[in-house]
Amino acid sequence: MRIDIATLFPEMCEAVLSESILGRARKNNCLTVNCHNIRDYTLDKHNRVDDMPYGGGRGMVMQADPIYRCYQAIEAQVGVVPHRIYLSPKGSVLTQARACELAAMPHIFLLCGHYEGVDERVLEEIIDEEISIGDYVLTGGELPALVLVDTVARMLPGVLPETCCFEEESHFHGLLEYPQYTRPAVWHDKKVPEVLLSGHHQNVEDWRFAQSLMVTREKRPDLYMDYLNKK
Ligand code: 9WO
Repeated sequence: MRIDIATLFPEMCEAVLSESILGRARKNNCLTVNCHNIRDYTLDKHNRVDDMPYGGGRGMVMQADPIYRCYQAIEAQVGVVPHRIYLSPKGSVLTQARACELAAMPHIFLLCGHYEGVDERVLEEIIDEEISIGDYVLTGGELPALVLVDTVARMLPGVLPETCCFEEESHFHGLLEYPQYTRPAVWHDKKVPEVLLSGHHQNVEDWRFAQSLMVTREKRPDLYMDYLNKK
């Protein structure tokens, strides 16, 4: 899968995308992510990409043209129209189910706004969908874009070290994770649950499923109800 990110802060994105599992996925060509600096596409002689809002008010608004030209350059490079997303608190909130659908797409374009927003006209022209990662306001769309890339990337084949991690998640679909333990077997007088040391795989699996149900019922009754209603 290919993802192109249009932003005024490509180094901020690149820093996150070069580390850990995402960095390895890119090296192994499981995932291609390109960060584009919108400022490289301005025709303004002072490299401006923002201006004062019409009608007044505080702050600055990102101009339509540099964003449009940045997007056109990407579309010309690939030759097909990607699925085009603007990260915004006005969007529909990202879920695991939507992330799964996005992971099946061959090419995604992510636009990150900054300052007080983006000229509405360029959104009308080049954006297919607005996505929010939660009901709060940030200083820009970069962190949400990186959250989206992270959750989509881990569903791509070859990205997670063991495929069983992903299979197991779908196994307990819609439930929260069971508690995990590692060595030592006793720490601060706390023992690891006996069943996990037993080597009895069916009992371990049953225990984990029961724990998932309990944790979900207690911490996220909304998810627990969804789970019961889907069964
Ligand atoms: C700033 C502002 C100032 C005065 C009046 C209204 C205003 N709205 C905003 C605003 O929404 N700024 C945004 C900051 C502009 C686009 C990028 N920004 C952003 C994206 N903040 N939060 C997100 C975001 C995206 C996805 N999911 C959660 C939050």
